[in-house]
Amino acid sequence: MGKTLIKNGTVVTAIDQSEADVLIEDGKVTAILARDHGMEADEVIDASGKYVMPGGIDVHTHMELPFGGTFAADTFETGTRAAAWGGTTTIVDFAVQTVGQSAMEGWEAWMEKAQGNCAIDYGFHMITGDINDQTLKEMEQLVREGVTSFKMFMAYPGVFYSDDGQIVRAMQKAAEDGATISMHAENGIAIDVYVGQALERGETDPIHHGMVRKSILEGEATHRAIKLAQVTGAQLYIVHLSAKEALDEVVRARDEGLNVWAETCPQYLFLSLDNLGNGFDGAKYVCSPPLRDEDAGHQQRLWQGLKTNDLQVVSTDHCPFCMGDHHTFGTQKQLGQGDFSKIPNGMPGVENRMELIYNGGVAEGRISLNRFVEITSTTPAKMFGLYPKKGAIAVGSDADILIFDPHGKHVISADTHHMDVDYSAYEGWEMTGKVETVLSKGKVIIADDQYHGQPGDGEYLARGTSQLSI
Ligand code: DUC
Ligand code: ZN
Ligand code: ZN
Repeated sequence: MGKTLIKNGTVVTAIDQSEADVLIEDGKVTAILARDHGMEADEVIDASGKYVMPGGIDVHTHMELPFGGTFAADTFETGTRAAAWGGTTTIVDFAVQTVGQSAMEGWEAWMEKAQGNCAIDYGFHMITGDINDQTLKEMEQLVREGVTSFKMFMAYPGVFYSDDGQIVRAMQKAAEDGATISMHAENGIAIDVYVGQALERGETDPIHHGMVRKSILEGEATHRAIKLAQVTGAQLYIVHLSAKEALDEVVRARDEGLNVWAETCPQYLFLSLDNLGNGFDGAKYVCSPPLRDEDAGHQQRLWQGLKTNDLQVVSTDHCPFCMGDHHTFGTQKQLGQGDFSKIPNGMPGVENRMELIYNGGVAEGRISLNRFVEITSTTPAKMFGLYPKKGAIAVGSDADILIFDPHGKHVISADTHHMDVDYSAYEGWEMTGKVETVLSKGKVIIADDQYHGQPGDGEYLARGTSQLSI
């Protein structure tokens, strides 16, 4: 690979903005040059009028996740390609340890699924579904392999659920190794009581998914997770935070100086309980935690949290399931006809995150441009031990770069998106701001509305431990 020069753009990072050119050699940024430098290159990309930003980092995806009686519709090949179309150049996906399985085996299985198939670089968190003596030993081994965060579930009894004792044991081990516990914080035991009672009353439509998974129960679980992290000394990252009650708990913990962080997702910033109405069409929007009641002020609190750094990251929880039959996995959302609790939980989004947050955040005046880069790329990289290789435009960083047209328009639609799923949660939404060109390690993979990469361009990232600990 020769020299590539990105010329005439505005370089935007999490902290500053400059009129500069970016020189790339061997997949890395080698210089940031003031204009009129006279430097020649083999390939020149004109970024006049565009922002030149670090590529997006989505630290919460589920490609091919076995869940709810089927599999998430995107493979590593289709899902990472769709991510690239949307300006994301790194994902951190979730490998799964099921009950009775070793965690190492689970990780190796996910490594195999991803190997040779990804369009962009990828790392893994580990879902530890079975905490026992062997798993605790394997956690240490996994940290050495670059899997430095472990997701646990206070929801989904009988599937991924861990009780408080298992959580304490895993947190003690994580604290010892400098690893992070990522928590799905919903009180699944209490929720299942409400699920059963709703079904007994004949309340079977998707809207009831949103009614029974009460925001107070997300707040309660978040509080408990924080206290368990405090007593064990573990670093805690709350995933897909959706409720103001949960955010209040995170704010309190951070004010006390605890190592607690949280992410939210576009669906909680832009969609609401209303989307779950309209009969079975609401199944498109069934995910957990559920979309929240807009009138209760959750969305506004989440935006405020992003602004004040009480929320640090926006990820997607990309976990798509088709409304009709999937070509390989068959029946998906329809599994929940007549029983909302059987609708596979999850929504597509990996392709839409950058444009949605730019449009709804920056273009609509809720957050600054620098904050946009921070929450979509730089902080995710620091949180999960990838910085400054990823999440930066700096000398020595990987040349994972998004060239973004702030005035470009893009209408989101399932007819034109690249995710392997038959609907869009944002069908017909017009975005101001458009992904124009995407480079992964110096290679142009998206340009001129075409994909120029291939499966296997993306490589495994052995991550370090969190760089945000205080
Ligand atoms: N929530 C979802 O909506 N899907 C996958 C798993 C999860 O926690
Ligand atoms: Zn979850
Ligand atoms: Zn998830």
